[in-house]
Amino acid sequence: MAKVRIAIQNKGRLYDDSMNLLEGAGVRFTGNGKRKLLTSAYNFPIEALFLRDDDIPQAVADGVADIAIVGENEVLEKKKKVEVVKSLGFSKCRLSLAIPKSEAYEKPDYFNGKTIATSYPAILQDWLSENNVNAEIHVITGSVEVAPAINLADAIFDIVSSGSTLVSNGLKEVHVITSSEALLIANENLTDEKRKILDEFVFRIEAVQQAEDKKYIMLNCPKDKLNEILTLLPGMKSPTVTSLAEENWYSVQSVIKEADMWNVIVKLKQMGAQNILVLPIDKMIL
Ligand code: PRT
Ligand code: ZN
Repeated sequence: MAKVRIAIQNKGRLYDDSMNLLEGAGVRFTGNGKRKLLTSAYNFPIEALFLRDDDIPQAVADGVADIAIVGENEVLEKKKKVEVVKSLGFSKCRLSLAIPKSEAYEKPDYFNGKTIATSYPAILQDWLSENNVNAEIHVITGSVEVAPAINLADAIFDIVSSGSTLVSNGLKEVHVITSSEALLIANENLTDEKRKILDEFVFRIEAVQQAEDKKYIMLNCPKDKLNEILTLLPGMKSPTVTSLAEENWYSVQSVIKEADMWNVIVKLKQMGAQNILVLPIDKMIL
Protein backbone atom coordinates (compact mmCIF):
# COMPACT_ATOMS: atom_id res chain seq x y z
CA MET A 1 0.00 0.00 0.00
CA ALA A 2 1.19 3.50 -0.83
CA LYS A 3 2.44 5.84 1.87
CA VAL A 4 2.39 9.62 1.78
CA ARG A 5 5.74 11.10 2.73
CA ILE A 6 5.41 14.33 4.69
CA ALA A 7 8.39 16.67 5.10
CA ILE A 8 8.61 18.28 8.53
CA GLN A 9 11.18 20.80 9.78
CA ASN A 10 13.75 18.71 11.65
CA LYS A 11 14.12 21.18 14.51
CA GLY A 12 13.28 24.80 15.02
CA ARG A 13 10.07 26.68 15.43
CA LEU A 14 7.82 24.56 13.23
CA TYR A 15 8.72 21.17 14.69
CA ASP A 16 6.53 21.03 17.81
CA ASP A 17 3.38 22.42 16.20
CA SER A 18 3.85 20.13 13.19
CA MET A 19 4.17 17.05 15.40
CA ASN A 20 1.17 18.18 17.47
CA LEU A 21 -0.87 18.52 14.30
CA LEU A 22 0.01 14.97 13.26
CA GLU A 23 -0.80 13.73 16.74
CA GLY A 24 -4.15 15.54 16.76
CA ALA A 25 -4.93 13.85 13.45
CA GLY A 26 -4.28 10.50 15.14
CA VAL A 27 -1.00 9.79 13.34
CA ARG A 28 1.38 8.02 15.73
CA PHE A 29 5.10 7.31 15.42
CA THR A 30 7.00 4.93 17.66
CA GLY A 31 8.47 6.98 20.53
CA ASN A 32 12.18 7.09 19.75
CA GLY A 33 11.81 7.25 15.96
CA LYS A 34 10.80 10.90 15.76
CA ARG A 35 14.23 12.37 15.21
CA LYS A 36 15.42 9.92 12.56
CA LEU A 37 15.66 11.24 9.01
CA LEU A 38 12.70 9.11 7.96
CA THR A 39 10.14 7.47 10.19
CA SER A 40 6.90 5.64 9.46
CA ALA A 41 3.65 6.05 11.33
CA TYR A 42 2.35 2.73 12.61
CA ASN A 43 -1.36 3.50 12.36
CA PHE A 44 -1.73 5.64 9.21
CA PRO A 45 -0.08 5.45 5.76
CA ILE A 46 2.23 8.41 6.36
CA GLU A 47 5.99 8.59 6.80
CA ALA A 48 7.78 11.70 8.06
CA LEU A 49 10.96 13.04 6.48
CA PHE A 50 12.80 15.58 8.63
CA LEU A 51 14.51 18.42 6.74
CA ARG A 52 15.71 22.00 7.14
CA ASP A 53 12.81 24.29 6.28
CA ASP A 54 14.83 25.90 3.45
CA ASP A 55 14.96 22.54 1.66
CA ILE A 56 11.27 21.71 2.00
CA PRO A 57 9.70 23.54 -1.01
CA GLN A 58 12.23 21.94 -3.37
CA ALA A 59 11.74 18.48 -1.84
CA VAL A 60 7.98 18.72 -2.44
CA ALA A 61 8.33 20.16 -5.96
CA ASP A 62 10.70 17.32 -6.89
CA GLY A 63 8.56 14.63 -5.28
CA VAL A 64 11.20 13.68 -2.72
CA ALA A 65 8.34 14.39 -0.31
CA ASP A 66 4.66 14.23 -1.29
CA ILE A 67 3.44 16.84 1.17
CA ALA A 68 4.97 19.11 3.82
CA ILE A 69 4.41 21.57 6.60
CA VAL A 70 6.42 24.73 6.00
CA GLY A 71 6.25 28.50 6.47
CA GLU A 72 4.61 30.52 3.71
CA ASN A 73 7.78 32.67 3.71
CA GLU A 74 9.84 29.71 2.44
CA VAL A 75 7.24 28.87 -0.21
CA LEU A 76 7.21 32.49 -1.44
CA GLU A 77 10.98 32.77 -1.38
CA LYS A 78 11.86 29.54 -3.12
CA LYS A 79 9.29 29.96 -5.94
CA LYS A 80 8.97 26.20 -6.48
CA LYS A 81 5.81 24.83 -8.07
CA VAL A 82 3.81 23.29 -5.24
CA GLU A 83 0.13 23.12 -4.36
CA VAL A 84 -0.94 24.99 -1.24
CA VAL A 85 -3.46 22.66 0.36
CA LYS A 86 -4.28 24.54 3.55
CA SER A 87 -3.22 27.29 5.93
CA LEU A 88 -2.56 25.79 9.32
CA GLY A 89 -2.89 28.81 11.60
CA PHE A 90 0.39 28.52 13.51
CA SER A 91 3.87 30.08 13.19
CA LYS A 92 2.25 33.36 12.24
CA CYS A 93 4.67 36.17 11.52
CA ARG A 94 5.26 38.99 9.06
CA LEU A 95 8.13 39.85 6.75
CA SER A 96 8.98 43.46 7.20
CA LEU A 97 11.43 46.17 6.31
CA ALA A 98 13.08 47.81 9.30
CA ILE A 99 15.42 50.78 9.61
CA PRO A 100 17.36 52.45 12.46
CA LYS A 101 14.81 54.01 14.78
CA SER A 102 16.26 57.51 14.50
CA GLU A 103 15.56 57.60 10.75
CA ALA A 104 12.41 59.16 9.29
CA TYR A 105 10.41 57.02 6.86
CA GLU A 106 7.60 58.06 4.56
CA LYS A 107 7.45 55.83 1.54
CA PRO A 108 9.20 53.02 -0.38
CA ASP A 109 11.56 55.33 -2.27
CA TYR A 110 13.33 55.83 1.07
CA PHE A 111 15.16 52.64 0.10
CA ASN A 112 16.57 54.03 -3.17
CA GLY A 113 20.35 53.68 -3.06
CA LYS A 114 20.25 51.87 0.29
CA THR A 115 21.65 48.45 1.18
CA ILE A 116 19.19 45.99 2.70
CA ALA A 117 20.29 42.84 4.52
CA THR A 118 17.98 39.83 4.33
CA SER A 119 17.65 36.05 4.11
CA TYR A 120 14.70 36.52 1.72
CA PRO A 121 16.19 38.15 -1.39
CA ALA A 122 13.52 36.93 -3.84
CA ILE A 123 10.54 38.29 -1.88
CA LEU A 124 12.42 41.54 -1.31
CA GLN A 125 13.49 41.92 -4.94
CA ASP A 126 9.88 41.42 -6.13
CA TRP A 127 8.71 44.19 -3.83
CA LEU A 128 11.56 46.54 -4.84
CA SER A 129 10.76 45.97 -8.52
CA GLU A 130 7.02 46.50 -8.01
CA ASN A 131 7.77 49.80 -6.31
CA ASN A 132 10.51 50.90 -8.75
CA VAL A 133 13.03 51.09 -5.97
CA ASN A 134 16.71 50.56 -6.64
CA ALA A 135 18.34 49.09 -3.58
CA GLU A 136 21.19 46.71 -3.08
CA ILE A 137 20.33 43.39 -1.45
CA HIS A 138 22.86 41.89 0.90
CA VAL A 139 22.04 38.22 1.54
CA ILE A 140 22.89 36.94 5.00
CA THR A 141 21.58 33.93 6.85
CA GLY A 142 20.98 34.39 10.54
CA SER A 143 21.25 37.46 12.79
CA VAL A 144 20.10 39.79 10.03
CA GLU A 145 19.01 42.31 12.67
CA VAL A 146 22.59 43.19 13.66
CA ALA A 147 23.56 44.25 10.11
CA PRO A 148 22.79 48.00 10.46
CA ALA A 149 24.65 48.30 13.78
CA ILE A 150 27.83 46.88 12.25
CA ASN A 151 27.45 48.98 9.08
CA LEU A 152 26.83 45.93 6.91
CA ALA A 153 23.56 47.42 5.66
CA ASP A 154 21.34 50.48 6.03
CA ALA A 155 18.20 48.48 6.62
CA ILE A 156 16.94 44.93 7.01
CA PHE A 157 14.12 42.80 5.64
CA ASP A 158 13.32 39.99 8.07
CA ILE A 159 10.73 37.98 9.93
CA VAL A 160 9.02 39.88 12.74
CA SER A 161 6.73 38.38 15.30
CA SER A 162 6.52 40.31 18.60
CA GLY A 163 8.88 43.02 17.34
CA SER A 164 11.17 42.79 20.36
CA THR A 165 14.22 41.67 18.34
CA LEU A 166 13.94 44.88 16.30
CA VAL A 167 13.57 47.04 19.40
CA SER A 168 16.57 45.51 21.12
CA ASN A 169 18.65 46.21 18.01
CA GLY A 170 17.58 49.85 17.77
CA LEU A 171 15.43 49.25 14.69
CA LYS A 172 11.82 50.05 13.79
CA GLU A 173 9.46 48.24 11.45
CA VAL A 174 8.41 50.58 8.64
CA HIS A 175 6.72 48.37 6.07
CA VAL A 176 5.15 44.90 6.10
CA ILE A 177 5.74 43.26 2.71
CA THR A 178 3.86 40.06 3.46
CA SER A 179 2.53 37.96 6.30
CA SER A 180 3.18 34.26 6.77
CA GLU A 181 1.90 31.22 8.60
CA ALA A 182 2.54 27.49 8.40
CA LEU A 183 1.09 25.87 5.29
CA LEU A 184 0.31 22.32 4.28
CA ILE A 185 1.72 21.99 0.77
CA ALA A 186 1.67 19.12 -1.72
CA ASN A 187 3.38 17.94 -4.86
CA GLU A 188 1.25 18.89 -7.87
CA ASN A 189 1.25 15.38 -9.35
CA LEU A 190 0.22 13.06 -6.54
CA THR A 191 -1.13 9.66 -7.58
CA ASP A 192 -4.83 9.04 -6.92
CA GLU A 193 -3.91 6.71 -4.12
CA LYS A 194 -1.74 9.33 -2.38
CA ARG A 195 -4.37 12.02 -3.01
CA LYS A 196 -6.91 9.89 -1.13
CA ILE A 197 -4.57 9.57 1.83
CA LEU A 198 -3.98 13.34 1.76
CA ASP A 199 -7.75 13.97 1.69
CA GLU A 200 -8.23 11.76 4.75
CA PHE A 201 -5.37 13.56 6.53
CA VAL A 202 -6.88 16.98 5.72
CA PHE A 203 -10.31 15.81 6.90
CA ARG A 204 -8.78 14.88 10.25
CA ILE A 205 -6.85 18.16 10.55
CA GLU A 206 -10.04 20.10 9.89
CA ALA A 207 -11.91 18.16 12.58
CA VAL A 208 -9.23 19.22 15.07
CA GLN A 209 -9.20 22.83 13.85
CA GLN A 210 -13.00 23.11 14.00
CA ALA A 211 -12.93 21.98 17.61
CA GLU A 212 -10.02 24.18 18.63
CA ASP A 213 -11.82 27.36 19.62
CA LYS A 214 -15.10 25.70 20.63
CA LYS A 215 -16.58 24.42 23.89
CA TYR A 216 -19.52 22.17 24.62
CA ILE A 217 -21.97 23.75 27.05
CA MET A 218 -24.72 22.05 29.05
CA LEU A 219 -27.19 23.68 31.42
CA ASN A 220 -30.57 23.28 33.07
CA CYS A 221 -33.33 25.88 32.99
CA PRO A 222 -37.00 26.30 33.85
CA LYS A 223 -39.53 26.21 31.00
CA ASP A 224 -40.37 29.92 31.13
CA LYS A 225 -36.69 30.87 30.53
CA LEU A 226 -36.07 28.39 27.75
CA ASN A 227 -36.78 30.56 24.71
CA GLU A 228 -34.69 33.46 25.92
CA ILE A 229 -31.78 31.14 26.72
CA LEU A 230 -31.96 29.51 23.29
CA THR A 231 -31.40 32.87 21.59
CA LEU A 232 -27.90 32.88 23.13
CA LEU A 233 -26.94 29.34 22.07
CA PRO A 234 -26.95 28.83 18.32
CA GLY A 235 -25.38 25.33 18.36
CA MET A 236 -24.04 23.47 15.32
CA LYS A 237 -27.44 22.95 13.73
CA SER A 238 -29.58 24.06 16.63
CA PRO A 239 -29.31 23.40 20.36
CA THR A 240 -30.37 20.05 21.83
CA VAL A 241 -33.25 20.46 24.27
CA THR A 242 -34.43 17.57 26.44
CA SER A 243 -36.86 17.56 29.34
CA LEU A 244 -35.68 16.74 32.81
CA ALA A 245 -37.46 14.29 35.11
CA GLU A 246 -38.56 17.32 37.15
CA GLU A 247 -41.61 18.85 35.52
CA ASN A 248 -41.17 22.17 33.62
CA TRP A 249 -37.37 21.89 33.63
CA TYR A 250 -35.17 21.41 30.58
CA SER A 251 -31.59 20.50 29.79
CA VAL A 252 -29.99 22.48 26.97
CA GLN A 253 -26.79 21.42 25.16
CA SER A 254 -24.91 23.42 22.57
CA VAL A 255 -21.54 24.45 21.16
CA ILE A 256 -20.12 27.92 21.79
CA LYS A 257 -17.00 29.80 20.82
CA GLU A 258 -14.40 29.82 23.55
CA ALA A 259 -13.89 33.55 23.08
CA ASP A 260 -17.56 34.19 23.90
CA MET A 261 -17.68 31.74 26.77
CA TRP A 262 -17.53 34.01 29.85
CA ASN A 263 -19.83 36.55 28.28
CA VAL A 264 -22.40 33.90 27.50
CA ILE A 265 -22.13 32.28 30.93
CA VAL A 266 -22.80 35.57 32.73
CA LYS A 267 -25.88 36.19 30.59
CA LEU A 268 -27.11 32.61 30.99
CA LYS A 269 -26.92 32.92 34.77
CA GLN A 270 -28.83 36.20 34.67
CA MET A 271 -31.47 34.51 32.56
CA GLY A 272 -31.94 31.76 35.16
CA ALA A 273 -29.75 28.94 33.84
CA GLN A 274 -28.44 26.52 36.47
CA ASN A 275 -25.90 23.69 36.65
CA ILE A 276 -23.87 25.06 33.77
CA LEU A 277 -21.17 22.67 32.54
CA VAL A 278 -18.53 23.63 29.96
CA LEU A 279 -16.61 20.75 28.38
CA PRO A 280 -13.70 20.59 25.91
CA ILE A 281 -14.34 19.27 22.41
CA ASP A 282 -11.65 17.02 20.98
CA LYS A 283 -12.76 16.69 17.35
CA MET A 284 -15.64 18.25 15.46
CA ILE A 285 -17.02 16.92 12.18
CA LEU A 286 -19.58 19.19 10.56
O1 PRT B 1 17.29 25.19 10.58
P1 PRT B 1 16.19 25.65 9.70
O2 PRT B 1 16.64 26.30 8.43
O3 PRT B 1 15.17 24.54 9.47
O4 PRT B 1 15.38 26.74 10.57
P2 PRT B 1 15.37 28.34 10.48
O5 PRT B 1 16.36 28.85 11.47
O6 PRT B 1 15.45 28.81 9.08
O7 PRT B 1 13.88 28.68 10.91
P3 PRT B 1 13.20 28.81 12.36
O8 PRT B 1 13.11 27.47 13.01
O9 PRT B 1 13.77 29.94 13.14
O10 PRT B 1 11.73 29.28 11.87
C1 PRT B 1 10.94 28.45 11.10
C2 PRT B 1 9.75 29.24 10.60
O11 PRT B 1 8.98 29.75 11.70
C3 PRT B 1 10.07 30.48 9.79
O12 PRT B 1 10.41 30.18 8.45
C4 PRT B 1 8.75 31.24 9.86
O13 PRT B 1 7.83 30.73 8.93
C5 PRT B 1 8.23 30.90 11.28
N1 PRT B 1 8.40 31.96 12.27
C6 PRT B 1 7.40 32.47 13.03
C7 PRT B 1 9.53 32.60 12.64
C8 PRT B 1 9.19 33.52 13.63
N2 PRT B 1 7.84 33.41 13.85
C9 PRT B 1 10.20 34.38 14.21
N3 PRT B 1 9.90 35.20 15.08
N4 PRT B 1 10.82 32.49 12.22
C10 PRT B 1 11.77 33.26 12.76
N5 PRT B 1 11.52 34.20 13.72
C11 PRT B 1 12.73 34.99 14.21
C12 PRT B 1 13.12 36.12 13.25
O14 PRT B 1 14.02 35.65 12.27
C13 PRT B 1 13.76 37.13 14.17
O15 PRT B 1 15.11 36.83 14.41
O16 PRT B 1 12.48 35.60 15.43
C14 PRT B 1 13.00 36.94 15.46
C15 PRT B 1 11.89 37.93 15.52
O17 PRT B 1 11.01 37.63 16.55
P4 PRT B 1 10.37 38.79 17.44
O18 PRT B 1 9.30 38.10 18.24
O19 PRT B 1 11.45 39.34 18.30
O20 PRT B 1 9.78 39.84 16.52
ZN1 ZN C 1 15.71 27.82 7.45
